[in-house]
Parts: sequence; structure tokens; C-alpha cells
Amino acid sequence: MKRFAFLLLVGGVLGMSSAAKAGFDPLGDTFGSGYKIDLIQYSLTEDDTNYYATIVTANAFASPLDLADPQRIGGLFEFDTDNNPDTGYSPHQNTIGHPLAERFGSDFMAAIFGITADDTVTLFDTRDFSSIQVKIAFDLALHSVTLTIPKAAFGNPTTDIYGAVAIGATSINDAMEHREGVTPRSVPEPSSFGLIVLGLGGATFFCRRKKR
Ligand SMILES: [Ca+2]
Ligand SMILES: [Ca+2]
Repeated sequence: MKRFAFLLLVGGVLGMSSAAKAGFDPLGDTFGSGYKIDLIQYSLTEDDTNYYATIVTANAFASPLDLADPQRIGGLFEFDTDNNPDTGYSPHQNTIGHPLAERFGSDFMAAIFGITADDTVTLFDTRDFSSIQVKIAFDLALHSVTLTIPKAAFGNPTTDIYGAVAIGATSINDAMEHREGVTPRSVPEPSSFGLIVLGLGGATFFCRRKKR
């Protein structure tokens, strides 16, 4: 079931306390068509129990739960938790031709559009198909989205954690990689999942959205 859910997610997409540093994305670099949400900042922070991945956009967006609003945000958070491009799979940015994340192997992923009524989204471990629900919060006034991930979910990695994100409204229209990752205190099981997932990811989440 978890495997099925994971494949549904991937198929559906085509989809920092300590030394907190923010990564920045240019203003006005959106692509695609329809209403565009311009990503400008990504920060990855941590406290004793959680990692916090926060993105900020230049312009307004609507909650992904507002299914009738054409400005509702969608997209995908991805994490390279072992700083190894050979574990996990190629991030979504690469599949949409965005020149980012060349050294990024996505070990975990969570889709914004997969939000449930309890304000959680599913965080998938792309290496073993396991998953947990993690909290997601939207600040519509500040144009921000924050994903809260319990540290245990990442399996106590020992290297820097990097993030990547791709967002959009009617379609993915901006993306960035954040390589100013947090350095956790404490070992993932490397395994390759790779292109099989992408190969299976035929359908698009945006096609599904348009049908609604
Ligand atoms: Ca941007
Ligand atoms: Ca990796």
C-alpha cells in the first residue's frame, strides 16, 4: 500500500536554529503558463526535534485546499539527506528542464498538493517506500509554506541535508535547490531507487487537477 501510494505520488507529479541560512531564487524567473507563483527564498532550519523547510514566494497564492481557486499552490519538496546524488532519484527540477539540482539525489519527498484536512502531507522515503505524515503550514499573508519534519524521519543522517522545491499553481512554474543545508548531529542506508520511479511517473498531477 505504501508502495502504491508512493507511486501515485510520483506519478501525480509528472513532482535551518543551528546555522540557519537562506537560499535565494531570482525574482521574475518563472516559466510556464497560467498564474505563476514566484519562488524567492528557501530556508532549512532545525531545533532539537524537527527540521523546518520554509519557502517564501514574491506573490500571493491560495491554499491547496481551495480547490476552486486557480491560484492554489502545488508542488513538491525534496530532500537529499546523505549529500549523495547516487542515492535517491533525480529531483523533479531535472525532469522539467530547470537547471538545478545537478548533484542532488532525492531521498525523501513530500507533495504540497497531497495535503489532507489535518494539514499534513505524506513524506516518502524514496529508498524503501516507507512514509509518514508531516505537518505543513501556509502563511498566506507572508507568502510562505513550512514543512515540519521530525528528525527521526530522516534516520539521523550524518551529512548536510539539502533541499529542493518545485512549485506552481496551474503547473510547475518555478523551482530551486537549497544547498546551504543544515548539518545534523548524527546514517542512512544507501540504495538506489533511481529512474524506475520516474519511468513509472507517467501521469501528471496537473492533469488530475485540471479534471477537478
Ligand atoms: Ca523565482
Ligand atoms: Ca541522496
